[in-house]
Amino acid sequence: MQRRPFLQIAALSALAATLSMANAQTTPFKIGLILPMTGQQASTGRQIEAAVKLYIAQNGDTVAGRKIEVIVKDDVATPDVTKRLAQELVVNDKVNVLAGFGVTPAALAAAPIATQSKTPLVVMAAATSSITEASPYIVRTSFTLPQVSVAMGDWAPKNGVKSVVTLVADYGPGNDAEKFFSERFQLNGGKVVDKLRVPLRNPDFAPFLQKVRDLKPDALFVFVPSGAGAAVMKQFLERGMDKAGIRLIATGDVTDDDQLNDMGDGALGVVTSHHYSAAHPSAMNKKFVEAFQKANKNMRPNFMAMGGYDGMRVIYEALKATGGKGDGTALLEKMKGQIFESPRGQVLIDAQTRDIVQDVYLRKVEKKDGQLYNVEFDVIKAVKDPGKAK
Ligand code: VNL
Repeated sequence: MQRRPFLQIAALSALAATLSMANAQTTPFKIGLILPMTGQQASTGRQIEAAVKLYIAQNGDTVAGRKIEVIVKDDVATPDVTKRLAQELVVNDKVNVLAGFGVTPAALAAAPIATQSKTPLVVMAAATSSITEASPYIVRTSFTLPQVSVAMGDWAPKNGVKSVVTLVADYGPGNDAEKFFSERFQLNGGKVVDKLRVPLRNPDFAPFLQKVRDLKPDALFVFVPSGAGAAVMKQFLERGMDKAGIRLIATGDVTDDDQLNDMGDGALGVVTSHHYSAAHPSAMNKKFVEAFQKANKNMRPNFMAMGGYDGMRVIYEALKATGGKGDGTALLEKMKGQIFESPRGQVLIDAQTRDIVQDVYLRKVEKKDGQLYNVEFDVIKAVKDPGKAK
């Protein structure tokens, strides 16, 4: 009778120890996914969320014994909100990774929180070169504007474009696109007649396009963020710019796969440079596009979805490599240096810069099976972000 309580206590504490170990292993692995789900950039949030869900559906929701839990928060692409949400996710929800970030100001607002809390922050969308320098905990799976703009600066002068006007959204990625396209274009003997910047919020392209018409360059080079391309295309055509002999060249953000098919035949022939097209002709991409469309009422994945999908790959593989036990710093180390085949082509997360190295394609809008696509016709292999050499 006397010894029993002791035995019971011993048994109970052994049981408690076992339970707490089991508990450690089954503690969910939390990903705080901050995206613009409403407002002007909502299509970016919708695309990335769909891609994240697809990745989990295809690869399972348990990794190295940890149940994956994704907490989606809508920041309406507003940096003050992003910052507060990142703080809450880290402090209250104790997320293991922060991810998403539809626009540059949002990624920059969250960067100090990643640094202070040693939480890896995976940028799946925002594309200003300098973002990865804002925190040593940032890893990027999208792209950079210098990376894709330089290719157009090489292509255009070889293809009959001797003079251009540039028109970019007036913030980080637009400034990067303007600078890196113009420098390369001029280096190749081209003339930049004027550089125009349009406000990010509720842009009215009409007065800018009127000015371009008057200046009559061979081509207009455009960068606007995902979601704004259709408006540019519409006004470009409505003002008869093409008929006035002005060609439209752009980064692939303008002929965004999310909108391209609704832009109409006026978009045919537009040449852009970018890292992802839904028409990329690899077996892996065909499977990706098919699965994505099947799971999302036929919505076509765009480059934002691609950044979200590969971002999940980078997180999953880092979690596996740490045996499910790594802290933020250990996870970050296993994100660095990953090399893999993505639906966009071969990619590397550069261990030094934590930025993505990838192929950049020249593409032309063409009709395939009655639908408009960015059809790739040339490739520059393994492009590092040229912005990092500054
Ligand atoms: C950014 C760059 C956003 C490219 C985009 O779409 C884009 C950014 C929302 O860095 O803010 O296509």
